[in-house]
Amino acid sequence: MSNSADPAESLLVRAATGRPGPRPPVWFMRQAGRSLPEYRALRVGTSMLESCRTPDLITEITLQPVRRHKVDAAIFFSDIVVPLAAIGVGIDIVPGVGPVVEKPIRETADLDQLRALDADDVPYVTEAIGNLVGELGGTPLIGFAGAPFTLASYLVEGGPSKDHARTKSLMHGRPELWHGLCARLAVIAREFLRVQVDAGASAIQLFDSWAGALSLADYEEFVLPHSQAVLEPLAGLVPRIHFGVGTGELLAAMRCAGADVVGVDWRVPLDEAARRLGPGVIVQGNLDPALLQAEWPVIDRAVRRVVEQGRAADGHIFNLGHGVPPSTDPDVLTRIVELVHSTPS
Ligand code: 1CP
Repeated sequence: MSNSADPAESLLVRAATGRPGPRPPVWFMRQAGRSLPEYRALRVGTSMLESCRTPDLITEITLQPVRRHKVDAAIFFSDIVVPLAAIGVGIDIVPGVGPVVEKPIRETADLDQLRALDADDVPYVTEAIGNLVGELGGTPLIGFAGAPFTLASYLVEGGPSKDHARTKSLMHGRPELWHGLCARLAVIAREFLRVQVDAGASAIQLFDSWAGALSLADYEEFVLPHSQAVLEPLAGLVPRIHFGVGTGELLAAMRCAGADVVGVDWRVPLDEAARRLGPGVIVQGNLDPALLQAEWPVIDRAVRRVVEQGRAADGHIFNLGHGVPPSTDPDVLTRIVELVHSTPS
């Protein structure tokens, strides 16, 4: 699906390793999913978690946006809770809600649910990535995992939460339990990423989607060491992207977690993000997903602005500031890819 046969020489990997090509690479968080009619058609009658355990479905859903939009990377179709379900945690993805946990973590004994994960727990991941690497040719595949804080939030709250109140209360009120929980989640996330790299992923992204709910002090004390435990042992294998929403105050700390590329949401312009992050940084982002609903001239201007601001960093991977909203017209995404492809880095 790409001209160059070697994903290590793709625009994405080049940008992520400080060797930018002639134009910025572009992909979209949540590019595989509900904005695509072909995705909705394939998913009829199959639950989300079952889809994530079926290699043929994973392969096809991962390829759909690459074929349709000609994006510069595929993101592995899975979910951040897949490794938890794989080790036997009672968790489901409820349509219209998100991840829901049977027995939320409240006590030290609840940590027994969280044993370490290895490749044998997720054979469907290895199989699907093997298929994908063959199909994708020179187009890189991005593997991913949820970071300890974001996973912990679901496990402590029992499901999606706006204020993360139980999570923050546990973090401050039971710090030993908190650190025990995150240490186990770090092992699970790290090994889930390692399985994907071993199977052939060309880059990885650690999603700490909800880290922006924290102050810098809380992030540094309660979260950073655990995200480091995920990313640092994976140094030197493939580029590591680290992303969260609302993390303007946390960007420099997130880089310290061991990120080669820092994902930025739409709230901080990329030139300002590059300033906050310091020399030698590579950024990913950050078109406001809300603008996907706007008239094309508005989108055109905003895309060009993001590319322009991205030039302030040592490398830029074009993306949205968060995932593709399900109501997005997929043709708009295709058009954005064409526009980014016509713009020099
Ligand atoms: O039936 C469906 O289609 C369910 C919707 C859906 C999809 C398509 C969910 C439920 N997960 C996914 C796939 C998914 N999840 C991908 C691969 C697809 C791609 O990116 O192209 C990825 C990378 C994720 C990661 C994920 N899951 C994150 C981190 C990324 C982010 O958006 O911040 C998070 C926070 C989740 C939890 C989750 N899973 C699903 C939902 C609806 C949610 C969010 C719920 C909430 O608001 O807390």
